[in-house]
Amino acid sequence: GTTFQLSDYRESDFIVDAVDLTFRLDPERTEVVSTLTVRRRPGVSPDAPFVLDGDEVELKSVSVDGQTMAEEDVAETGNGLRLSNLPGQAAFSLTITSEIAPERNTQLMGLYRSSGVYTTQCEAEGFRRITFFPDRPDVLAVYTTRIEADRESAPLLLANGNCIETGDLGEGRHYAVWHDPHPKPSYLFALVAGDLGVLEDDFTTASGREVALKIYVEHGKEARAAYAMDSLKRSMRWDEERFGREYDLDIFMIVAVSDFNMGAMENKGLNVFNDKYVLADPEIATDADYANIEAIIAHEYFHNWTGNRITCRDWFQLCLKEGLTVYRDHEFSADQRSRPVKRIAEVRLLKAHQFPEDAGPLAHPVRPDRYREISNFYTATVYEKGSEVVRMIATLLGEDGFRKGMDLYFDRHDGEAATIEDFLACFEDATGFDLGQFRLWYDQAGTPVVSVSTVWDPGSRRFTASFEQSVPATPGQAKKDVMHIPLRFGLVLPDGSEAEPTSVTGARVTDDVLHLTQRSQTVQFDGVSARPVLSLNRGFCAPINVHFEQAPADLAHLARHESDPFARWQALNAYAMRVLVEAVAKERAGGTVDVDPALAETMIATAEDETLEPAFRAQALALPGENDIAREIGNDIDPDAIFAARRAVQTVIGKTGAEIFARLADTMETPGAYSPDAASAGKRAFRHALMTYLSLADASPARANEAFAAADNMTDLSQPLLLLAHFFPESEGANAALATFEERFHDTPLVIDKWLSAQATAPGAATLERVRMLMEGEHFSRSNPNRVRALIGAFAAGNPTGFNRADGAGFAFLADEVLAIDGRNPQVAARLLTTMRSWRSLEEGRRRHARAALERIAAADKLSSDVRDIVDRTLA
Ligand code: HT7
Ligand code: ZN
Repeated sequence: GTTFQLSDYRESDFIVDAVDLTFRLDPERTEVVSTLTVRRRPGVSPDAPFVLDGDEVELKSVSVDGQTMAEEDVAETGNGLRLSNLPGQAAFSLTITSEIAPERNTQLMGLYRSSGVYTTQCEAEGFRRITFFPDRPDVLAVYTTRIEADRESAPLLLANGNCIETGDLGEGRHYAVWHDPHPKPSYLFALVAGDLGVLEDDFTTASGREVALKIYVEHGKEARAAYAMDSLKRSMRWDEERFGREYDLDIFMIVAVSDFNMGAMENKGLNVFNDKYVLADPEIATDADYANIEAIIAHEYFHNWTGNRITCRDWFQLCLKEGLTVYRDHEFSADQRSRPVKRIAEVRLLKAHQFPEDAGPLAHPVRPDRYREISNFYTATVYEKGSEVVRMIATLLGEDGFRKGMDLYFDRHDGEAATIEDFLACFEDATGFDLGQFRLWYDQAGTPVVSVSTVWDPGSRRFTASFEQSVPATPGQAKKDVMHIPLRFGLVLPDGSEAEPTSVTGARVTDDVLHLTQRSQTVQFDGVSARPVLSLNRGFCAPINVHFEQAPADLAHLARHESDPFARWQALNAYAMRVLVEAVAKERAGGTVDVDPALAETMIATAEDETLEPAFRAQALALPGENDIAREIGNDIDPDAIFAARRAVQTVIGKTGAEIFARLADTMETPGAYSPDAASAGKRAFRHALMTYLSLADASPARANEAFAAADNMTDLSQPLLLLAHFFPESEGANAALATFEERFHDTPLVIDKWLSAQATAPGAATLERVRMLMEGEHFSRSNPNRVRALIGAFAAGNPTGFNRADGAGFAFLADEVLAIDGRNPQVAARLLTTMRSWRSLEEGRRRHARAALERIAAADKLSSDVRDIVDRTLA
C-alpha cells in the first residue's frame, strides 16, 4: 500500500465552493447526484486534471455546466476519477451521478443502514464511499442536501444545518432539503433517514440565539436520552463561560445508532452517536456509563469549534482537533465533578492505553509524519497524549496566557483548515512565550524518562536534585532531541508543610513549575531547613516515566501529607507498585508473597480519612492492575505470576483492614432513589472497593451475593456480578447471578454487553472456552462492533491470564477472529489486533506463540489495508 507523508502535502488544484447533493434513498440502489461549484486555484496549469476520490461507488454520468463529459476525459482510476479538459479559468459546475448500496455496506463507513436507519460516517475517508469527491479536510464547501425516501420507513430526513424545505413526491415518497451555511470539509457531512423517536429541548445562547435541541433514539427509548440532553446543555453553557464559544446554528441534533465503529461523530449540527453513549437510566447504566455519556456528549459538542469551525489542513494534524478537544472535555468533566478524582481517572487511562502504545511497535508521534491507513491513527497517542500536550501548554502559560492564545486561535483561524504550527504560533504571539523546544512533544514519539536523585545537606541547608532525561527509540526515530519538560513540584517537610527555598539555581522555575530543558540538570534549592521529600510531577503535569528510587517511607509521607490530593494518590500508587513488583519477583521465584505492612497501613489510613471524598478513597484502594504491573516490569512477563502476586497482596490488605473496611462500608449507603451525581457515585465506588477487600478477607462470596440480590440500580448490580464472576467463578452464586442477569436483560443488548464482558474478563485459562461458547449463543454477532468489543475485545484487552494463555490458544483465537471480521469491517478488525501490541514483552514461550499468530495473519491472502498496516508494524 501507499505511504502518505506529511512532507508531501500540497494544496488541492481545485477549490470547491459549494456542494449540492440529492440522495434518492434505497437500501440496494441509492442514487446520489452531486453538483459541485468548482474553480481552478490561481496559478494551477489549465491542463491539470481534477482528481476525485471514490470507493465502491458506481459511476453513472458526469457533466460540466450541463454538458455530458466526453468519455475520454473521464478516467476511473480504481480509487477515484480523473477528469481532464476542464475549463481553464472560469468557475464551472460539475455534476456527478452515481450509485451506492447502503444495505450491503458492512464496513460502517460512508452511507449504511443500522437497524433499518440510514446513517453516515464520513471521517476520515468515508465521504468517498458516498460519491466521487476531493475527500480531504482542506477542501471546505457550503453544502445543501436534498433527501428523498419512502415516507413510511423513513419519516425522518436529517442532514447538516437548517431544514429549508420539505414536501411530498407522491407514490409514498417525500423529501427534505437541508442547508448548512458554514463551509466544511466532507468528513463532517452527515445524513440520517429512518423512523426514530425524539427527545426535544432548547437552549438560549449567551447572545440570545434560540437553539432547538433534538436527540433521536429508537422509539420508546426517549426517556433514556434525558441525561445526554442535560449533559449537552451543560456543555453548551460551559463552552460559553470557559472559552467564550457559542453555538452557531438554529438546531443541534444527536442521533443514536446501534452499529457504530467508534464512540461518536461530530458532524456539523448532526452528531451521530453509538447508542452506548446516549442511552441511560438507573436500571441499565452504571455510574461509569453516565460519566462517559457526559464526557462524550461534551467532546462532540466542543468539536463544533475545535474541529468544525477550525478544522485540520490534513490528517497528519488530527491531534489539532482531537488532542485539543479531549483537553476541553477533560476540563469540562473536572469542573462538573471532582477535579482530583477526574485527574486520577485520566492518568490511569493514559498509562493503561497510551504508555504501552508509546513503548511498543505501534508508537508514533502525537502528530505522525507518515501513515498507510489513517483510520489506524485514531489512537491513544493522538487523543490522550495530544490532550496532555495541550495541558502542558496551559501549565507553561498559566490560565490567562492559555485563554489569550485560544482566543487568538479562534479569531485568526475561524473558517480555516489549520496546522499544529498555526496553533502554536497563536500561543507564542499572544504571550511572547517561546515554544520552540516544546514543540518536540508533537514530533517525537516515546514516553520520556526522567531519572532523579536527591541529596540534602543539613549543614548548608541545601537540597540538590539531579535530573537526567532520555526518550526511548521508537519505530523510525532512533535518535531523540532534548525536550522541554515542565514539572510541577513541591518540597514536603517532615511536618507536612512545604519548604520555601530562598533560591533555586540550575533550572528555570516559574511558580511551582520546574523547567527541564537539558539532557542533564542539577538543581540546587537553598534555605531548606529540614530534610524535604521531593514531590515531583504533581498533577501528572508531564506525561513521562519518572525513575526515582524514593524510600517507601518517603512515599508514605507524601501519601499522607501532600497538600494536593492527586499527588497523594500518585505517591500511594507508586508505593503500591513497588510492593507489587517485588511480590511478582517472589512469586516467580517460588517464594511466599509478603506485603510491607506500612503500605497496608497507609492505604487503610487513607480509606479512613474523613477529610477525603469517598470517590478519592475508592481510587486510593484500587491497586495498579495486572497490565500496569506488566508495563512496570517491562519484559519477560509471566501474566500468571502477576495475577497470583497481585491477588496475594490484595488479600493481605483485605485481611489487615477487614475491621475498618467493614465499618466504613456501613457508612457508605446511598439511601433514596438512584442519582448519577459524582458524590453518590463516589460513595458507591468506595463501597464496592471495600466489598472486594472484605470478600477476599472472608474468602466468601456471601457479601457479593447479598449485594447482588439487594441492588436496585445497574451500578450496584454489576459490581457484585463482576466480583462473583472474577473472584468466585465456581460458586453457585456466580452462576445464579449470571443467569438472573441474562434473564432480566436479554432484550437490552447494551446491558448484555456488560454480561459478555464480565465473563470474558474472568481470569484464567478456562475463560477462552467460555468466550467461544458465548460466541455461539444468541446474544453475539460479529457484525455489531459493540458486541465484538464487549466479548472479544474485553477478552483480549482485559484478561491478561486468559488471553496470554501459556499454550498460545488465546492468540490463535484472536488471529482467527481478526481474519473473520476483516472481511466485513476492517476498522473493527484492525483495532482488535492492536491488543497484540505488547507481545514482545512476554516471556519467551508466549512470545513464540504470539509471533506465530501474527505471522499467520500476515500470510493471509486477502487482508484489508487496515489490518495489513497493523500486522506489519506489530511484527516489524
Ligand atoms: N472524530 C470522530 C472520529 C470517528 C471516526 C474515525 C474513524 C472511523 C470512524 C469514526 N467515527 C468517529 C470521533 C471523535 O473524536 O469525536
Ligand atoms: Zn474527537
